Amino acid sequence: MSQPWWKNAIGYQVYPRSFKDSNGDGIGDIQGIIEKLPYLKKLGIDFIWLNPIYKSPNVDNGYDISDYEGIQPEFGTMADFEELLKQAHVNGIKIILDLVVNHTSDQHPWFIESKKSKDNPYRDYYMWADAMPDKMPNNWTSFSGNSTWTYDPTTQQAYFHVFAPQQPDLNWRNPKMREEIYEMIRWWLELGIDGFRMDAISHIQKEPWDYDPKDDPWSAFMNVKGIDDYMAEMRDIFNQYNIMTVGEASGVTSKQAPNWTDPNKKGYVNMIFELEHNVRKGNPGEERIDVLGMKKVLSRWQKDQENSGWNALYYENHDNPRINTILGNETVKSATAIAMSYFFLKGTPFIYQGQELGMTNYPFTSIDQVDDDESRWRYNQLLEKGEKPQQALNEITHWTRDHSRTPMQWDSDAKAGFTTGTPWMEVNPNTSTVNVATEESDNHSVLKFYREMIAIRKAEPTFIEGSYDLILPDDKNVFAYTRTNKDKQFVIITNLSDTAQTINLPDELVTENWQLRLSNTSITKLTSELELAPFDGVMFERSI
Ligand code: TEU
Ligand code: CA
Repeated sequence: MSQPWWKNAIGYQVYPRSFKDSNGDGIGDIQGIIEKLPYLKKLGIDFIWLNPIYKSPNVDNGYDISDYEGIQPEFGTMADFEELLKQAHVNGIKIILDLVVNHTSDQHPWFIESKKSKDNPYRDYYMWADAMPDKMPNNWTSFSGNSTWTYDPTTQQAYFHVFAPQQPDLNWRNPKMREEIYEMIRWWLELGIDGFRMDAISHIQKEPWDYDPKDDPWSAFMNVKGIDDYMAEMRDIFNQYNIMTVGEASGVTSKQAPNWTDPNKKGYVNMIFELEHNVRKGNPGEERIDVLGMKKVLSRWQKDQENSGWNALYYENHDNPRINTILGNETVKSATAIAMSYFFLKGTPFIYQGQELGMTNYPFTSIDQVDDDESRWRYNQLLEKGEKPQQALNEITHWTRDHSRTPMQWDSDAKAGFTTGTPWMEVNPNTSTVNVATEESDNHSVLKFYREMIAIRKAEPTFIEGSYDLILPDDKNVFAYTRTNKDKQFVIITNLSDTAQTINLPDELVTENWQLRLSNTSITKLTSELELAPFDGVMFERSI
């Protein structure tokens, strides 16, 4: 049976604001992306996931949409977008857009109407309940830690939001509202886009207002009963097109996932982003990824969707710090070992812009360099608690999502070749060495390694079809696994630590016929006892 196109595809996430500025205003834009399509084509990726490009007051960098069918003027025009779509397709690259339908901006015309009066036709597009300035309809807390409710004096009711107050949640119980959203979805699909990444989609249904979240503050809006009806309605639209969909679906467990992603079951979407594998250890301000914890989560998702459903694979995105800092030691060696550790799992791999260069966290020295609202809010909270500014800064910047939002590093210039103007966010000073131009001329660069990984993945059906098995399951530093097809087997071994490790391979893997396929180190032979230097990564293959 032939596989759907997205099973053998590599995704690349573009954060438009920080990718490439074409007109010198310091803000990345659509023309900038068009300019860099040849770079992406050469990298070998198959589709781009674009973070929101819609009209937005920008309280949450585009995740607060005021016009679903309009382009943010800073990014360009609809004509620019259509040109991007066309040029991308000419280059064999598909485009998937962010679909943000859990909430809109409070500046969306629907919400402006909704706020006006209790009997406004748009009132029930959102969720309102009786309240008093100091008494909210219930005690639920939002993802930012504040109440999920904001009081509005005009009608003496409060409206509901799981994110910022400027991001009121849509009322999915209202069929009229849903129909308008579906119309918008069809509009984009008719325009010829290739799919959607569905933002915060597991939150669209809420428990009744008298539900008590007890110890789990977010359980009131995480994959709540009734969501299936809405997902099924969207699926029926998606199924009319040859597109791919990936749901950001925290709260959907690995056991429930096949139901969401297997077309023979409910099959709402093609794959989901789980948010569980970012297992952290360490004190606030010093957290690292816990390799053992991460391995266990990833392996569970691999196994639970092995024969039913499909995984989306990622380490970085626009909400997380750079993996080469929080798991690696900011070297070429660590960036490449880390890359190998997830790239050959079963699923569709996503690369976040700059990850393919080994980009690192930004060395924040002042709160003025921090853009993210949530981080600034937490900073002030820490100061109120009596922490010293430097300590508070460390705590909030160590894991802030701002690290991933500094400009893409195209060359060694102080502005990284990102802009000729003043970049909206500071450029990481290590652009002097970590950048596309430099890595292009270095055969041992992270960039070259990613290109090689992509080529290998695409040449080997085993990475689509083969089973996954974790080896050395209890090793705290080494992430190693096999991928096995009917006639071929691969073993991937990565030391995700900055100390040397000695491992003993399981007997069934100790054979003579292994061939080295990919490596960032000097190891050439697979022996039963293997010495791994810090951040060594190797992949061997054999016929079986
Ligand atoms: O993030 C949403 C997100 O991470 C939550 O849905 C998550 O489920 C929750 O924090 C529990 O872990 C998306 C975007 O990626 C992010 O950039 C936006 O700020 C957010 O939605 C709001 O649209
Ligand atoms: Ca610009």
